[in-house]
Amino acid sequence: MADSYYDNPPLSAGSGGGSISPNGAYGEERSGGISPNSRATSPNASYANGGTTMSALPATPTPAVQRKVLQSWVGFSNLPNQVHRRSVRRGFQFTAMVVGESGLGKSTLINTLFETKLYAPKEYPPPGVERGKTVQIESISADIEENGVRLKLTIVDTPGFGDYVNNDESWKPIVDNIEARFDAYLEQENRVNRKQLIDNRIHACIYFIQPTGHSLKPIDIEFLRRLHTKVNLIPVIAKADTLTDEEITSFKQRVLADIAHHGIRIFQPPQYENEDEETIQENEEILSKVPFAVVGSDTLVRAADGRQVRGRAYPWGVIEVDNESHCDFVKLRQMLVRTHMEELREHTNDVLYEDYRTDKLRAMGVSQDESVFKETNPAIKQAEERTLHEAKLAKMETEMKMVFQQKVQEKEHKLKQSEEELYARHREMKEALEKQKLELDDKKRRVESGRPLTPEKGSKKRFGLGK
Ligand SMILES: Nc1nc2c(ncn2[C@@H]2O[C@H](COP(=O)(O)OP(=O)(O)O)[C@@H](O)[C@H]2O)c(=O)[nH]1
Ligand SMILES: [Mg+2]
Repeated sequence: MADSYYDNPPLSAGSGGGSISPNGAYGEERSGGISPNSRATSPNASYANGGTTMSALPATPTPAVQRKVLQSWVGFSNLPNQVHRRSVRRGFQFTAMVVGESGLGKSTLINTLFETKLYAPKEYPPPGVERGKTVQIESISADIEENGVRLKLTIVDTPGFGDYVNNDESWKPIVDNIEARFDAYLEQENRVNRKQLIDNRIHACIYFIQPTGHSLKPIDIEFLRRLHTKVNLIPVIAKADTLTDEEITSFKQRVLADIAHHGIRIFQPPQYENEDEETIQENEEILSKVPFAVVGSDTLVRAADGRQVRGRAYPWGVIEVDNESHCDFVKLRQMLVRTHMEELREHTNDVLYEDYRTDKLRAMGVSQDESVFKETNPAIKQAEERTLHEAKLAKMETEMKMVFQQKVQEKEHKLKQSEEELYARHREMKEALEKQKLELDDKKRRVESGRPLTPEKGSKKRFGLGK
């Protein structure tokens, strides 16, 4: 399909350099994409190339979008600022879910992340008091503001996960919850009035791995396997202060091997081309820490050098939450809040939600009319139009032939009729003539034989003569 399109490049090969569009698209293609600005410094570079070798050019695809160097300031470079202002005005919504067995420090980590006491210290039920039988889903929202940027942060907690004797289906209420949020969004999208969509979808799921130092447990694998197509999974090793550095390194390796072995997709900062060195480095550093070994604390302790730090004090020293050499908390926060929050939201919307939505609509029997999205290929379109036109012509021709034949038949019929009429008259006249001739012959014979012409007349005459 695409081939035939490119077989007919809008520029004729023999037209020479003069008619090449001034952006030198061919030269750019061949020289591996010179940025449009480089033309300003060496304006002939791409021309010379394109001009002399035009006729020998292979059928290189003509880029659909041609690069243009603007002669004056148009102003759309201000778009990012406009988007920025609009975003600030609207504020942001972000919903994170935390999953993991109780006591792994989920609530503490959330408080640490957003530097707010979203969660009050937990009151554990006294022994003997019956706990809920299933995983509960609890969500807390807070409007937080930083430098004029508002963020509506929602944390969805899942107490009860993995806390029961039978945890076979611990993942189920969580999947249900995530899907219910997708459904709610889908329902809003399908409304007549789609202004003000409220996005309660889960943008990230921080999964707390117990710091066993061994490998993932079956419940972890089951959960990750069930959830990886529905949510951005961010695995973290909980309470990393309970493991030594070496233990953390080897535990991370085993966890990653388990994840790879089971074909589980976890969220990874995407790598884009054309990204600046600093961003690439930042992403690589983040990536190298997955799964993040985190330590949470929402209390201040006094470090050895007297500083007040967020951390955990032990008889042998203080573990600082915000110290990158102590744990990966800073990297996790950097990814989640400072560098990849938008990426997480985008991936949720464009990939995870989109897949869910497609499956859902397909299951409902809604199918997509692919022809609507068919790429418009001039050659194919032309051919299609030609066939249509030819078919129309052929139809017109047969119709005309039919009408013609009908008319001819009618005329023939009429002619035949008048011919028959003529014949009939002819016959009649001939018969009449013949009759007259016979009468005349008879008369002639009578006259010749001296007999009266008619018996009546003759007798009359005789009577007359007799008088
Ligand atoms: N050693 C250690 N203890 C922690 C850490 N984070 C939380 N805790 C403690 O673990 C207990 C349970 O924490 P909590 O946040 O309520 O866990 P949750 O049930 O997963 O929400 C509390 O006593 C916390 O002080 C951590 O990173 N390291
Ligand atoms: Mg909790």
